[in-house]
Amino acid sequence: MKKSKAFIIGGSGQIGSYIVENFLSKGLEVWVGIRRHSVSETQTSRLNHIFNDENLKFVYIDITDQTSITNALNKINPDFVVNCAAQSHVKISFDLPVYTANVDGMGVLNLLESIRQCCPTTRLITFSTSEMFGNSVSVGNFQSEDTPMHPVSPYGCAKLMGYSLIRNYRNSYGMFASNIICFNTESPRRGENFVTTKVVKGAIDILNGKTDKLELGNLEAARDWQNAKDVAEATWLILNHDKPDDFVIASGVSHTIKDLCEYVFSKLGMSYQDYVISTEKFLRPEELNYLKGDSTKARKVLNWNPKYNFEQTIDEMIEYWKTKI
Ligand code: F7E
Repeated sequence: MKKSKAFIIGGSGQIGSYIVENFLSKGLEVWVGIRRHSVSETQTSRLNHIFNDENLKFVYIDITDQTSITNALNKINPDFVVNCAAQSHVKISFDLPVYTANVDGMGVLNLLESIRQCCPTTRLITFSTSEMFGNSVSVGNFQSEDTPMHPVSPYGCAKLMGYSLIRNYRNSYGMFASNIICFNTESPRRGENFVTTKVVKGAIDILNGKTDKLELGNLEAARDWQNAKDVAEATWLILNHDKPDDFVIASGVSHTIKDLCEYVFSKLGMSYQDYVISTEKFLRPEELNYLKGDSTKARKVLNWNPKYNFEQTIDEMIEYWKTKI
């Protein structure tokens, strides 16, 4: 029987790499779109351990270059496309707002137009984000699919453009185009400039005597942190649902950055108050203060059940970073 083919744009990133593994384990042929740039060494570092899998293939692509998308789609003719390509760092989006809008907003439009022309029956999911809500909350203090979206960063604004286009193309052209409204997603493969890895790695450095302080920004902000492996499974379920739709994917539990520090430092036998300081350098021009996702729809409609909680995910990161540094 012919294997189904998935094309993962951004498959070399944190979430993308777990989706690649998940889809390979389900027997798919998986194509990873990677950007061509001058430093090639680190481009596939999150996939090196599965490099020899005969069902894993690579294609050069840049979501800001429509020709490269069209060429890749014509070459692969995928059954599924996952778009997790992004400039995904919120603070960086304040420094690179136009670049962020081109990748995270215009990139989705490039992809939709290419799919519409090359393979209109292909199923597409794009990574939208809780950052689109900004500081809006529904009664009960959570964000769901119905919570109004008022983003507070160039990243959130660009993502809202992509999210809206997915809905617009679905309604206008009958395309199978879905949004995963993804809350903060963590794992040992999370980049070092996101707060979870920064705290875990920073605390281990302090334990090892490499430094004696950890500089962070806003310690009061609260986030709903979930595990990348749970997000990868949700991606599969959304793509295989009987109709395209939008789903919040979140743990439903919220912790502040202080809670995170408290947990990580005490796991390592330290008190975070002795080492963590808040400095202006890491504050954002406008902050999103509180996130707590309500994923009831995904749990009911897709039967999605996350397997990891906050503590298990952070423990996994601590164990990983202990062996690295
Ligand atoms: O910040 C605060 C910071 O950069 C979390 C991305 O995956 O999730 C992520 O966006 C919180 C914020 O993630 C530092 O102000 C304090 O309140 O880990 P983060 P994020 O901005 O929430 C969403 C869902 C996405 O879609 C994004 O792509 O932590 N914070 N001190 C700090 N954050 C960082 N990075 N560094 C600090 O020193």
